[in-house]
Amino acid sequence: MTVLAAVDLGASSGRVMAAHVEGNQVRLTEAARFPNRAVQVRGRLYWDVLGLWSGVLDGLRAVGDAASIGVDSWAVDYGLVDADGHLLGNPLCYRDARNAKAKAEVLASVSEAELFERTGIQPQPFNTVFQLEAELANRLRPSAHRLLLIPDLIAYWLSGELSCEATNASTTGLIDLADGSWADDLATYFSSVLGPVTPTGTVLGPILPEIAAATGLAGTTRVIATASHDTAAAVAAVPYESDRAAYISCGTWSLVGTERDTPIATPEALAAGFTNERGADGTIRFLRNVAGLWLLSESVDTWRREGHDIDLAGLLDAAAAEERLRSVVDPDDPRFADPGDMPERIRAYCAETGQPVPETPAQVAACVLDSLALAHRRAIDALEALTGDPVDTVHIVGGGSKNTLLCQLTADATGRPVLAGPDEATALGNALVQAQALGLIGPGPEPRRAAARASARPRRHEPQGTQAPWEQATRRLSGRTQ
Ligand code: LRH
Repeated sequence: MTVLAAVDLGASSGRVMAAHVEGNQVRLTEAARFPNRAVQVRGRLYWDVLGLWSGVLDGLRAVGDAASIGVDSWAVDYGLVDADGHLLGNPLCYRDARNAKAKAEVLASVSEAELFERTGIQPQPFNTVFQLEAELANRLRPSAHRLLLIPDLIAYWLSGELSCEATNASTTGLIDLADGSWADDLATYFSSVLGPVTPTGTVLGPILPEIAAATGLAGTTRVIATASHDTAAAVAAVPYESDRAAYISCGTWSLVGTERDTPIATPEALAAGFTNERGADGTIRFLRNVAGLWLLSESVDTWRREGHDIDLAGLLDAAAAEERLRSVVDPDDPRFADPGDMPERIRAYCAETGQPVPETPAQVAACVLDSLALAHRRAIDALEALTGDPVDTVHIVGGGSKNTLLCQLTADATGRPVLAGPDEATALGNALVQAQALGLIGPGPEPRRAAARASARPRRHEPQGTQAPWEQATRRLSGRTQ
């Protein structure tokens, strides 16, 4: 048996998992979990990257012994380091308000259609390409030597090696779809800080002596550039049972898509909100980014701030008992993107659209979950239309797969069986890619999928009821969504 450490940093928590690899089975145990949240200071929204770093070190200390370490996190965000490798300022959160303005500035010289055709990436305001436009105002910029996406930054602190792992690099909106190289003319002032793209699975090198001393790990422990985009890692761990299955990597976001050999960068794909990110094997993750359980977690945070004693399991039970599809919102409406009072914004949306206004936490939670299931349905329908490939099963992986109500509603809304789990798909995918890099599992997608199947036991949700209420609710929303 070999033990690997999977560091998985999410927008609401980070964790270090010990992955025990035996044959083609991986068993995960949690070494450490620590909260993460964006922190607002003087109108800027930062990540507490040093808090995360401390959590990573604590977790590695708890793992005790590992052949290798892989780091993944959410996409698009980065730190700039100077020529001595020191961090220039604190990384900002992709929800920072600067991005919308920066996006508009970039679009003054290049159209969304051009950007999409060139990079295959849906022009979301938080893409690195737009964040860099805002970064032009950063006085520290002239000292920048290298841009490191968050997992690359942590891997650098662990190994001393600069990298720019391919799956996450693709999310920047700065990678040319045609050949995987930097489309650095889109961010001219930054072309010198974009390092060579590191192929997924590259062994970067051993941990630094100071890290061995700080964690108790052997100095020979290697750092591997795993699939460092959390969604790529999660997709690498989908225990597919059918080649007509779609995935939903469900957490803060719901990433709904399939894996393909070729991108779809047509005007229709752009209009439907789809994107073409790189998968662990250089495949295309053709997916739609739906605002996910963020709406619920922000609601819960709001209620707790207001002094309500909210127990999540109790809330979900109460939401299950509410009338279905009483009121629905488009989770992707930009008003829901910022941190803050989510229940109030949901109420305002419902009032504006002439729907019953959800008042109690259970009603708000029911509205959010119905709306997410409906958004999943829209995304699956669009996916089928764009690819021409029918979808017969939906895998829900990630933390959201533990939400049995959302899984059942997604089965009902899409009219397809949902296979739920693994909930730690990201850590599993992270570990599977490391295991492949070390030769513990054969190369390529098939051996990894077999290992994912051997390591996970998904829960099955059969669709119930008719499609009629979901169709009706879709029509109700359609005036407001694309
Ligand atoms: C999910 C995710 C998603 C990105 C978003 C910024 O955690 O990586 O794939 O679009 O964060």
